[in-house]
Amino acid sequence: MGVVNVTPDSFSDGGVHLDPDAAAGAARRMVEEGAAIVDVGGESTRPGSDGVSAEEELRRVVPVLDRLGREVPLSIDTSKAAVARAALERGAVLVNDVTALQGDPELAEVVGSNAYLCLMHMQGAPRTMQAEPRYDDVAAEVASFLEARLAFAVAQGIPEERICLDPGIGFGKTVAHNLELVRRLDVLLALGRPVVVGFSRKSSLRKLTGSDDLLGASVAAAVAAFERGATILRVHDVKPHVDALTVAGAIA
Ligand code: HH2
Repeated sequence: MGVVNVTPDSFSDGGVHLDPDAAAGAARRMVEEGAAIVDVGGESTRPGSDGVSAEEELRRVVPVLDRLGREVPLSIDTSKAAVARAALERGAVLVNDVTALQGDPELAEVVGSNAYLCLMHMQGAPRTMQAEPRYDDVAAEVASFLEARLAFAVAQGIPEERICLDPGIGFGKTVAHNLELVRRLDVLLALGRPVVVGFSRKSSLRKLTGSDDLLGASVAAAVAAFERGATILRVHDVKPHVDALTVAGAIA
């Protein structure tokens, strides 16, 4: 899953894809490089960020979606029903909701029975989530949250076979929590749904390596997640990840 953030402030690619032509071009390039899906987002969820209005999010993402139509398999990274609706109308196939259907009571109905849905774990909210993340058993607590959100989504009429789960690397977690979640990914896989991992360019990698160039670190994290059973890797640098995962897959 390639990432195109149409935002001025995303921690990894903020401002790069604000121009709709540049964003659409980046999405097409990611597919050429081997991405199966491109996740377009108009709101940064980096630690400390405030949300944006639905109007602003629509203003950012709709021109990009309009340029791509149905030519690129698209995911919309949003927790707002209005933004998801606009994206699905324009051919998006997956709604990636970092609030796991806790942000907008109307989102479940918009996803309905035709779109795919990603449910992600977050402790707290972006503004404060990195202040003091705490767990007794991070893998068990994330799994139990995702199990409950999966049951909620299914009760809302979203078919279980259309739902994937994501531990939410960096969303209210320390470096140790993030590493443990990947190490113990089997606890999430036991829920029986495909697992998404997004470690790409996250600050834990900088803390571990002391480097600002996070490409090698991102690829290593993706391969480690893949080897523990993740089947969707959310990444910014598609080509190196596709190459690494192709080799890791061939060896496996
Ligand atoms: N991470 C980010 C945003 N959306 N969605 C899922 N499912 N999983 C993730 O790990 C995830 C996500 C944050 O990364 P990024 O999009 O690079 O930055 P920002 O939120 O600042 O736009």
